[in-house]
Amino acid sequence: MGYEYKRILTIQDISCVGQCSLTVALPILSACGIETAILPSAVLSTHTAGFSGFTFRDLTDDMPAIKAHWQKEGIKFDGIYTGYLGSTKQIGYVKDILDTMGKDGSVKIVDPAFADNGKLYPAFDSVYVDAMKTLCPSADILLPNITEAAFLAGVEYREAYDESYIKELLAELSKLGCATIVLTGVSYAADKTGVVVYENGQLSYYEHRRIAKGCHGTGDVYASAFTGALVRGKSLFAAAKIAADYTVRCIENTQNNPEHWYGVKFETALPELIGMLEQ
Ligand code: PXL
Repeated sequence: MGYEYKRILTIQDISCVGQCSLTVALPILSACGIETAILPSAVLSTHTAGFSGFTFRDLTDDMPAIKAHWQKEGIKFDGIYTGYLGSTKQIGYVKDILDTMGKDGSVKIVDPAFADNGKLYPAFDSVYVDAMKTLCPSADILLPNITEAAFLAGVEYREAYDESYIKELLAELSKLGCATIVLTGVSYAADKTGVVVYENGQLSYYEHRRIAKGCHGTGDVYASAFTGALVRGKSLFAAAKIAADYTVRCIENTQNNPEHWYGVKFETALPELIGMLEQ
């Protein structure tokens, strides 16, 4: 093993069916060679984007006892990565975990995971968005899409934009207290999209081809691969690029299957992700 073995904690929901959240994060992080502990934020029968009548069990009230047990056992993490959370109250517990459960030098990655395509996911409202703002100062890296960035920054969401809009969005967002932002889904041309890495006021952009069909769950695939690559020791920009290239491969695997509308076939591309990490 030519790299340091690390342990991370990921906090997000279990959507039993639907290829998102923990059912995506756990296999991707494991494939990256990282020990992955989980804290489920809620258990749902499916995800909430396209299925109706899903069940939802909020696990907010289990969190303090889980944390207390880990503290008693002396358990700490090299990284903490949060995604879709169960409630506004839970965000307070998650902030406390980010602030106290990392080892010295650990990395905290927050994917706000509450909106896409200009709209909040069904379970969320502006109170939730305000609570999510309080997580930003506890994150080393914030990983929003443009919709989430606009909601958090209080900037109008736009379908079409230029670089000056993206600069303004990032400048406003960084005022919430997170210096490093990886903004996904930044597209300046119809057949291209990409990711902007914003670090200490400097922007770098990785542009790649855009596949017309947008699939559900790509945000979780991206965030998990990014976290895995970063914790494996890749630089911020290299991790952002590897995650983008892997996500594109996953969408390519899925795009010709209309019955697979609910998620991305990320599993068969895992060997390629592992290959990218070894380069
Ligand atoms: O992929 C984000 C996500 C995660 N978890 C649940 C969701 C969604 C998006 O809709 O509904 C439960």
